[in-house]
Amino acid sequence: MGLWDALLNWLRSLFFTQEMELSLIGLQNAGKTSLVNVIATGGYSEDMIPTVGFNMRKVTKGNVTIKLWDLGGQPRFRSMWERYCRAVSAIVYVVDAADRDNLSISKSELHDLLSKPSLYGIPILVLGNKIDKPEAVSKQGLTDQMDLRSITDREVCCYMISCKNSTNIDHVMDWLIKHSKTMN
Ligand SMILES: Nc1nc2c(ncn2[C@@H]2O[C@H](COP(=O)(O)OP(=O)(O)O)[C@@H](O)[C@H]2O)c(=O)[nH]1
Ligand SMILES: [Mg+2]
Repeated sequence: MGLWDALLNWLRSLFFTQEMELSLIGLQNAGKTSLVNVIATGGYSEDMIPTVGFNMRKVTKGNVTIKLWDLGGQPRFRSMWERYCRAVSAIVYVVDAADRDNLSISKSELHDLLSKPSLYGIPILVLGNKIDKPEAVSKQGLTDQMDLRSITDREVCCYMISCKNSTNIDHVMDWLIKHSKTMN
């Protein structure tokens, strides 16, 4: 095992001993399921079955509960967000940085979500995924197109990642560990 894998495994062991409830949100196909897999095991599957329609899952491992769901195309379920997002330590919002056509939809879904009174003040981590693809936008581009600077009522952080190559997954876990309940 390389040094790098050892570091990721060490972060994983820390991560799953934290007491933490997270919401992992984004448009369908952004890479949420892939992120859960890469955080949990380091594994990655290219041919994942896409989740159709309203998809909400709760994944628990150790002391960590991850509530994950797909946004877009299901406005009638949005009243459920409040119930599901309430009291989480952090919201992780995943964006497909290579899907330029959907960035504006992703942006409005994000700002919609953050306007919910029950989510006020909850720190948000925005992840631009799939940076292994040549067409992926830069961090600056994502920050601009997602209008992240207009979010001033909470802590906002943005990383560019690749679930496929495990790029910056260490930063993601580190941020989440720092924002878990036991470390705060
Ligand atoms: N190239 C590339 N493809 C990715 C990456 N992460 C996820 N994918 C692919 O994008 C598709 C959607 O991923 P999935 O995790 O199912 O997205 P979800 O709908 O948000 O849960 C799948 O075909 C994944 O293999 C990445 O970092 N790079
Ligand atoms: Mg999924």
